Amino acid sequence: MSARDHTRSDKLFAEASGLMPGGVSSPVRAFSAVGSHPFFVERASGATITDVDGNQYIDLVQSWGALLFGHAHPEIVRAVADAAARGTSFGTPSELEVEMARTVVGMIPNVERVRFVSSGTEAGMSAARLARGATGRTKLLKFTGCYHGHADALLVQAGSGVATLGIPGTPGVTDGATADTITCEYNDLDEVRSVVEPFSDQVAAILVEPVAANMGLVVPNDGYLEGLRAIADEIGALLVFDEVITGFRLAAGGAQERFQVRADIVLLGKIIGGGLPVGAIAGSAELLDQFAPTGPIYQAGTLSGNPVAMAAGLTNLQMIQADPGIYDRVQERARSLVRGLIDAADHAATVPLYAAAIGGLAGFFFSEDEIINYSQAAATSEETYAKFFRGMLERGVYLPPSRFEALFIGDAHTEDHVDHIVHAAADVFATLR
Ligand code: KE4
Repeated sequence: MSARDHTRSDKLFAEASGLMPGGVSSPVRAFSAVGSHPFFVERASGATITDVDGNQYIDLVQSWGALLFGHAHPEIVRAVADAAARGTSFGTPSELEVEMARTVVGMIPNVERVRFVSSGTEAGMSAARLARGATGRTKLLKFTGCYHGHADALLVQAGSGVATLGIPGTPGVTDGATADTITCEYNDLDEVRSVVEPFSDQVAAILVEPVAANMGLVVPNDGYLEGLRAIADEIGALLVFDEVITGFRLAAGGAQERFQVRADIVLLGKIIGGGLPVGAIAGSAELLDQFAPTGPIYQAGTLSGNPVAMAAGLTNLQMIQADPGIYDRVQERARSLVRGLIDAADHAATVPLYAAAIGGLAGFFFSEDEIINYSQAAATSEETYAKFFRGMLERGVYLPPSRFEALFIGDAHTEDHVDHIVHAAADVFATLR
């Protein structure tokens, strides 16, 4: 196979590295964990991205899960253009915002209010403040390998880029900022009970990714989320579902609908913005009305509820509402991909492979066994993943550039795409002797 030409990407990366830290706007994009340099994308459509050297890839990252209907969907592009022509930002309330809020409150179970922000990080940061302010308590419990954005208090044993780059504890995050953050292994209710026992009356919130997707894809054990709900109720803490990834991806109502477990606060991002910057915190009126201006807990943002972003997000959510069958389709596609990868790995018999799929999420580890927490995920080979990543990229398949991420399957991915990916994987598995 002839190596792909990356001349323009390499030139751009060299210039970018002299202008932006690591040449990127977000660390995980630097490909540092997969022993390569990033390509620079020129355009994208549906399941495919095209780099500045004309190389095309089937995109299994889909802007880190923001695109359920694929790149440059015509309805979203049109909505964005129409909104932008009426003004790109007002800094005032708009009717679009009200329509978007009505839609989110209508789709997400157990919520009456929503506050829009511009990223998942802002959602996580604001939710931590709300939980502490509303309960008068200080402790936050999160799970090793889960990632809730890069707010100081939540950057403790985080997943995604923090785990990818092996950053133990981020310099600049003071001991004071994390003194009240407690961590436990995911999928271990006994550890939660024993860890919170000494200060059960001080825990403001238990924050969890209902399906963990920042340590690779790790699905909750049966009863795990119900157990967290029960513990939160027992100790008087709020249960926060970080659904920045799972929201609108597992079901129209997200993980609460999928698992029938109620959260007190739901964080949203990615799909909610249809590829534009939108995050959100949703919950009861009693809780959310404690945000300024109705309550004392300050939270703000210049571009929160931005009309162009609202137009993209609203169109995306309306497309979901008009097409309830999408979740069966994307889950079947994800499962088909996982079955194909497992069969290809079994046939090659060179590396062990564990893989899973739920909703529009898929994931795999080079492991004989099921992976149920971060310690197990971190024990898998970074080098094997890097070799697999590079081999797949050369065969036109763009996987997440880290084993601590998930594959994002959307409506633009077809069975033909799955066939191509599985055939490429079979080729690469054979090289991993
Ligand atoms: P953002 O601030 O990146 O919009 O969202 C933070 C966040 C919060 N919660 C969850 C569950 C998330 O997955 C994320 C961000 N996801 C990563 C990828 N796993 C973003 C990619 C990046 O950092 O560039």
